[in-house]
Amino acid sequence: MTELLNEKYRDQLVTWIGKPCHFRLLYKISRDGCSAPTFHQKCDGQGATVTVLYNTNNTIYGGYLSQSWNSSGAYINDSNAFLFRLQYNGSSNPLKFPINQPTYAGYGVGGYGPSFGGGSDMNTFTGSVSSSGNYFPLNGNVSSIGSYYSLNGQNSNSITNNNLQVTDLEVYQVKDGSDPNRTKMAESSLLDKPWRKFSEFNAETANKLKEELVDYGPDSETGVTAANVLLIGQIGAGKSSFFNSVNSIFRGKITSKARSGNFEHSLTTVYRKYSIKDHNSGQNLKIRLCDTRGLEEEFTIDSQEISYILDGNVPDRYQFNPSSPFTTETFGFIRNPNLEDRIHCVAFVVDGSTIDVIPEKILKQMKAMQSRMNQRNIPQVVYLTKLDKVCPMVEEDAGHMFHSSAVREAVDKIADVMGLPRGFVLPIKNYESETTLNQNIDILILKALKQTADFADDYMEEQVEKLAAEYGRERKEKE
Ligand SMILES: Nc1nc2c(ncn2[C@@H]2O[C@H](COP(=O)(O)OP(=O)(O)OP(=O)(O)O)[C@@H](O)[C@H]2O)c(=O)[nH]1
Ligand SMILES: [Mg+2]
Repeated sequence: MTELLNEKYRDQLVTWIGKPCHFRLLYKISRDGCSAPTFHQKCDGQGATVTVLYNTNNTIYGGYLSQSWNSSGAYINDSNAFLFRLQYNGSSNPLKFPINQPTYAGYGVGGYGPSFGGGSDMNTFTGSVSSSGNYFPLNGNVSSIGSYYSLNGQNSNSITNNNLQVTDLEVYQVKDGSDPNRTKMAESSLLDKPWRKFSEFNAETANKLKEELVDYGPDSETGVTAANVLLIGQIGAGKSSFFNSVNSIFRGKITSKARSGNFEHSLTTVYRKYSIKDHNSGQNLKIRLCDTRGLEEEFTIDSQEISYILDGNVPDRYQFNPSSPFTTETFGFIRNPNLEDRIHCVAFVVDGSTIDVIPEKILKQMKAMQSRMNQRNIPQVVYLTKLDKVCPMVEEDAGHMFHSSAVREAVDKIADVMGLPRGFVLPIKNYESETTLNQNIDILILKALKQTADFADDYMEEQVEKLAAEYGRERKEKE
């Protein structure tokens, strides 16, 4: 389960707390359920914590206590406590609001979720709250914010939008000392020589790749109008974000047509065959990206189901249903798919920052799928995402990708695990929080897509040859 608090905001909180420290996730409503008893069970007695709320305005706010939460029914006295805002309406905008009456820093009552200022400044919820689809409509109150904390000219609207509909609420334990993982990251070095030969990161490369993709089309001999690329991988790996990133590049601005984000279960539940429109020429690319439901330990894409997807039996907008997999009887089953309908290349989308902890069950699923693909000779690549989280230098500039030793390590590891040649692992960074396009991010994504299209071509060509050979054989047999 991914933690939503990004490195930048963690660093900001560390600065405010004022001593080396790092964060460990204790409680998360989208994972653990939104319930006061669960919150207390997980967070009481754990020392200092930060509580972070993510509301549907894309505003991030919360509070810090240096004292433990408890369920004693009394106020928590804490002169170090503060409330904060990290982001407002999608833009980074950090502000700290210090406590002014330490005796009322927090409210330690079993029936209350995290609650600051004696319950009146920021009372997040009481009892339990059910999710309403995409968000939790918290039943607390933030309208009296500023009672025991100093707002320095801000008000409840400018801190929280007065909005307690949150996509998530997380409580992190604040541990002393710097994060051992971060220290490892800071040590990851930039190599003098790139570890893979790659095009120059400049405008010329970006334009050339774009042109090549706009001009791309399967060989007319194949009779196929567009290459079908299947995106498959663990929940939250960045499948939908990849489509959104490609779409943004050809749109000329950031868009998010496919829903992406972090949820307990896969956000994508419908099979979608997306076309990409190049807004310069007004034409669609001759590549379709087929987005699938994310793999989870308890939810698998049934291996017969994957065969149906590969063979082109599954229609666009099919709703994945874990309790009843796709069969020949499912509505919309495409009976006689031809080469046009089939998958021509598979891209496994893998989160590069969590390779070491891919659950065994997920790996097994991916292996089983690979064997179905191998039976059909369908080429496979890996889109290795989130490498900005693996290497701070890549976060700063995606053009550092092939100089980063940490990225090289991740690429080697996943190539090994998947049994694919290293060159088939394509390191990228998706657009996630950016608001404008970036040339070097574009180049990595375009290059990955181009390489995929080339593989798809190889597959189609081979299929045409195979059909021709079969046809020739049939004719001979008839003579
Ligand atoms: N830092 C970073 N975050 C990313 C990257 N790619 C995706 N994300 C984030 O990861 C989260 C999950 O991304 P999605 O694109 O929804 O993942 P998905 O594979 O479609 O997930 P499901 O549809 O739920 O299976 C989102 O919050 C994205 O913003 C990346 O390259 N770097
Ligand atoms: Mg998705």
